This record gives sequence, structure tokens and C-alpha cells, in this order.
Amino acid sequence: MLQFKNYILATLSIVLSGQVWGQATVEKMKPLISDLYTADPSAHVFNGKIYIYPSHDIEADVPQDDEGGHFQMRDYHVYSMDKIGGKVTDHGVALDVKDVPWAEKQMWAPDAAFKNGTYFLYFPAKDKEGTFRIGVATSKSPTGPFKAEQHPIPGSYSIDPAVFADTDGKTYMYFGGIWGGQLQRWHTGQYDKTLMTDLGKGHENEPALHAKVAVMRGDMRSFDEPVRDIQILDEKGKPLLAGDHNRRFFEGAWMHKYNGKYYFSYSTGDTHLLCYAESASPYGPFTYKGVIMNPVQGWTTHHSIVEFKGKWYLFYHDSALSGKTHLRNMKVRELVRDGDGNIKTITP
Ligand code: FUB
Repeated sequence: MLQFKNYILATLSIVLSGQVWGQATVEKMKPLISDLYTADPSAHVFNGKIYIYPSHDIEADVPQDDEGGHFQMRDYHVYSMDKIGGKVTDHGVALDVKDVPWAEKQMWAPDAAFKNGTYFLYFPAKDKEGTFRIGVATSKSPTGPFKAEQHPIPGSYSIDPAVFADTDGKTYMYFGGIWGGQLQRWHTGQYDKTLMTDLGKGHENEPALHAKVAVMRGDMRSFDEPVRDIQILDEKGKPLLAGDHNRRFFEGAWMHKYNGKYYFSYSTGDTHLLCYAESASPYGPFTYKGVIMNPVQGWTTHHSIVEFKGKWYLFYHDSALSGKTHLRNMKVRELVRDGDGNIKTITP
């Protein structure tokens, strides 16, 4: 009920404020595939081809709750495309939870990277204690199969890893997600199981919880520094507040670089928006810029942004095929900017 109320409030506030309506592009897109349910698509271009690393949604008959108990994914498939709008090839199971020594369940949104002849698949999963950690698995092929490391990345926690290779050769991992993604449980530096959704009632005027970032070591299997906060500031330079549900970070981080600037994008979760913020540094602080995409059908929204043959694309998901929150389907559409690099809002 609370989720539905937030959805209506977010949609109304967008329409009434005229914040994005005038400039929005509206289009009905087809799912990229329809024989499996897929979500959280992380797209990359390797060797001139597009590879997509999504979650593989399944029906597990677990009731929906605020902790995402209904997302019980067990494996990953990798997909490839020679061109946008072309055939989408399913390369089969790339990694199964039974082959990850430390993980028990809930293989949520993954990402991938390539370095020195090796492909890396990064994925969150719950360990045997029910705590989300981020794991890594490797392959000589972008499509896997991937072999998981014995342990999760030391110092990793929460969900939604997004790995960004900068032009200077450094690689960063952005991660985190509140509510079911458990980021709020690490707020004090100690793991606190009692923090269920975000900072909770009475904390609305405090700075919002931050997404996290760390630069990766050369081996791509560990962090090379203590995890840092990603600060998002408003137009006056003040940190976004925990009660600012239409703009604050919830989950689904992504980083891309355009014309020398760093664009940090993310989902606002309970208000179902994809937003972005801009900075001169991959560490931020970032300044909030606007909405990339208005709410899709379904509760979650999770995206990636990639350049292919001179155009930029937004990969995302909705629940159009199933009508169910936990059985999603991935889609793609072009991302359009104005002359200053501002992203035009899409209304799906
Ligand atoms: O797919 C499970 C979770 O739902 C992801 O990790 C979140 O980003 C949301 O899409």
C-alpha cells in the first residue's frame, strides 16, 4: 500500500511540476527477449559487439516484501547482439549459485569488465548468514562460463556492483542499494540487522544514504582503498536528504563518461525514477541534474548506459510481459542529450 502511494505521489509530482513532461520522449518498446525473464541489464561493448549481463528472474513462490524476498534468482545468462535491433543471442548459463562456494541465494544485479585478457563477472548474493556480499568470477570468454572465487570481495557488502573503466586505466566499482539491498545496515560502520528499509522515521532531514565506490586493484578481485561515499548535492551544493525520495540514491548505480564529465546514474527505488548527477571526478561530489526515465511498469527500475557506434543507449527493464514485479524483461532504447550534455527524459 505504501509502495503504491509513493508511486502515485511520484507520478503526480512529475506531472504537476512539469519538471520533465514538456521535454519527455514517449515510446513503446519491445522486450529484448521473451523466453526467459531478465532484469537489471548491464551492457558493455567488447570486441565490437554488445554483451548484456542481466539478472535471470524466476518464479519461486516467495511472497513480496520490502526486503525483496520475491527475487530468488539462481543463475546468470549472458546475451549478445551485433547491432541494436538485431538478433539477441542467449549464450546459456554463465554462472550458477551452486558453483559459488560462499553464496547461498539471491543472485541479484550483475556487471562485467575486461582486463588483461580476462573477463570478470561481478555479482551480489546472500552468503550463508543472509548478508549480501559482492562476488567475482572469471572467464576467458565474455559469455563465460565463469569460475567463481572462493570468497566474496573483501570489504564488499550490499548489492548492484557497477564497474567503470576510466580512460586513465583505473577501474572503479560503484555499489549499494537500500531496503532489501541492506546498505542502511552498514550506516554506522557496524552491521546492524535491525535497520530494515532506510534510515527510518524521524531521519528525513538528515543526508541521504550514499552509494559507495572503491578503485579496484590490478587483479580486479579486490578493492585498492577503503570504500568511499558518493555524495549527491542539490543545485545549492547541499547534500540530498533522506526524505527527498524523488532524487536520493536508492539502488542500481551506473557510471559513464561523456565529454570528459562523469555521469553517475541510479534508481530512486520507491519513487521509481532513473536519475543522474554530474561531476568532474569519478569520486564526486556529484550535482543532481535530472530524470533519465519516468516510472516503468513494475516496482523496480535498473539500467545501464553504453556507447555503441557513435550513439548512446539506455538498457533497462519493466514488467510488461508478466505484469508481476519479480518477473521482468529487459529493453533498450536510444539516450538523447541536448547540446550541453543534459540527458532528455524518457517516458516509457
Ligand atoms: O534484481 C534484484 C534487484 O532489484 C536489483 O539488485 C535491484 O537493482 C532491483 O532491480
